[in-house]
Amino acid sequence: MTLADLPCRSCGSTGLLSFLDLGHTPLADALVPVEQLDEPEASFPLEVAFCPTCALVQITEEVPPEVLFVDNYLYFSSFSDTVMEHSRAHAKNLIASRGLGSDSLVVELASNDGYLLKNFVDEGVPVLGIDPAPDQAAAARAAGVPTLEKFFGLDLAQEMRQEGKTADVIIANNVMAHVPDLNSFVGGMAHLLADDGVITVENPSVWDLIERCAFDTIYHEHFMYYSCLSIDALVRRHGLFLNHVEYFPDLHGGTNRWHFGKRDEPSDYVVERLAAERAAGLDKIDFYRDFARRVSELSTSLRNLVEENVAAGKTVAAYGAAAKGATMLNTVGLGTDLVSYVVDRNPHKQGRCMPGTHQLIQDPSVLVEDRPDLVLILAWNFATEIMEQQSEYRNLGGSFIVPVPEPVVVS
Ligand code: JHZ
Repeated sequence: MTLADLPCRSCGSTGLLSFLDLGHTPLADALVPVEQLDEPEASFPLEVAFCPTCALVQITEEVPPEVLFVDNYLYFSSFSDTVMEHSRAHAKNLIASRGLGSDSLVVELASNDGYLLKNFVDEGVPVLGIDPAPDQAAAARAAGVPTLEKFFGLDLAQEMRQEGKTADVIIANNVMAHVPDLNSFVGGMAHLLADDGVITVENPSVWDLIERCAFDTIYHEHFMYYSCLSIDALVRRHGLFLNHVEYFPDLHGGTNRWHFGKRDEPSDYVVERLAAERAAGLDKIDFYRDFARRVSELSTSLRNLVEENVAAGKTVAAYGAAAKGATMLNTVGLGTDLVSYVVDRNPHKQGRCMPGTHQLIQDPSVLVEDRPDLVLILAWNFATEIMEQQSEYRNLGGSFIVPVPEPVVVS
């Protein structure tokens, strides 16, 4: 299918406008076992387009979700203290503001290893996690979080309703970018929600993605990149309303938390944010047009910085085998000749290699032992947390490169 015929994943209109082509990249979470390094590695086109009808930004390629989230998924939410703290506060607020108790039901979609629902379980609030990733679902169950190992959509919501389940709260954090059948997902949430219930959805903001040049957060798992405008149009088609938004400028490079309900009662801040996005032009292609040029400039300056240091005899490693790290290494062209290895504290990732560029992933303690001159922080969204944690490496003279919004060296 050509771009001209491709329907928007939200409103179904054709006429999508492409504004960034990152070429072919391997799947960002398909970490390669060492013994498979010689085998051919699949790569897929990574092109980003804008829908002029509903303002949704989306990629054009559709890798099957089973390949992305069952066969190749080692992301565990619990490895960031920042995320754990953010989740604890969210659960606490919901319990208080919604008066949740032993007769409530909180459902989380993409509940991962139970990092968030655990907080409700601790307070005696019944929960159900839904996540298709087998290792993460097993970890959640082991932590006392009942988990259905399935993809969520309208069919599953209908089954659950037939079994007599309705959700007082539905939480979907960093998953609404990950579902190719978006209308089934949102339709399913609307179907499962109690009439007076609330849905909270978190996702990085496309406004920040463009402004901060966070092009590395574009990968095949992220089918969509949301603004308040595109999310408002999407949920309305399913009888849901955007009633509140909270903004976390430091979470994953700028995150919106949207609150949806079945009644149309927008807060003043929602009205303000929608107007601000319109005024900035997020619903017009012009807003996105010079992004490709800025991405190319950032890539060139990062590559030059690393190359100059390596040419001067310095060693460069990287921190964070993040999905965004795979986009960064592959699109900038940072192979093992420039970045020797990657460290990450998730033991499920250690011992494997980055997709495409093949750096071996090791435990972060290696930094103090090996003392590379520079560490490129691929998980730049956690730069503060990581630099604090690596104070020993820093005290030994090590420096960091933070690549986004523009490459800087922090000594
Ligand atoms: P992290 C994730 O993307 C996953 P990724 C997902 N695709 C999504 O949508 C976005 O977030 C929003 C490690 N780490 O979370 C853990 C340490 O080793 O930025 C992770 O492997 N030590 C659902 O994969 C990686 O870094 C630490 O101290 O791009 C971070 O990955 C910390 C803080 C993290 O995301």
